[in-house]
Amino acid sequence: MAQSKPVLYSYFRSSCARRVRIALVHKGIEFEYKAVNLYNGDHKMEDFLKLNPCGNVPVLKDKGNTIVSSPAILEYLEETVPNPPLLPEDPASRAKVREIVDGIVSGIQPHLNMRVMKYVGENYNSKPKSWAKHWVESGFGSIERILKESYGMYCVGDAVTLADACLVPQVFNAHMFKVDMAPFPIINEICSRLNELKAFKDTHPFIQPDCPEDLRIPK
Ligand SMILES: N[C@@H](CCC(=O)N[C@@H](CS)C(=O)NCC(=O)O)C(=O)O
Repeated sequence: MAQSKPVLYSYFRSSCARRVRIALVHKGIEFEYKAVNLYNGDHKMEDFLKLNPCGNVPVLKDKGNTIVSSPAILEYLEETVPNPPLLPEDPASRAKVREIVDGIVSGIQPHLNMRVMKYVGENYNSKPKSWAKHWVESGFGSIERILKESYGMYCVGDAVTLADACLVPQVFNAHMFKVDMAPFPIINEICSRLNELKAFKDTHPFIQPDCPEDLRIPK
């Protein structure tokens, strides 16, 4: 019997879900997309909370496993489908990738999460966006310094890694908040290369199945 595809619970604009979409496409894993509308509060419904008690996307269902939290899903995919890899071979480079991942998943994204932004009274349209600006600038400032020593074509050397899968969605999010990205030339240079690759193009928020018509762009 054919193995059923993994199911990804995602929201078009979620940077955390896009990290996983990038890894899935990079590894050539076909998946079923299940939209969870964060704007309408689908993630706070009882059925979804049974799936993910944290009330967040992404969630991946695969081979009877339910995995929540993007870093756990990314590591799971790397271990179950090691090729093509998203981690370098040598331990020092792997550690560098994980430093950058951590700087984004712990140091930036949690401050810009929808529930946090609502709490501090900011959104994509509000002025000024001092909260978003502060966390993006300080977080990307640190990452830019790390990248000075590690980057090649991409974040760590010349192969795409988990660091890249986390960076591009966070930069997209920074643009949505109209944060000035000029102080981060290395990040910009790496992202412009990554945005040309299939895994990054195919996962763009504005071409996802649940993207509203008014934001949709041609594939
Ligand atoms: N550490 C989790 C965080 C997940 C997370 O915060 N997801 C956001 C979307 S990027 C979310 O579902 N937010 C819902 C909310 O803020 O209410 C991960 O990396 O998966």
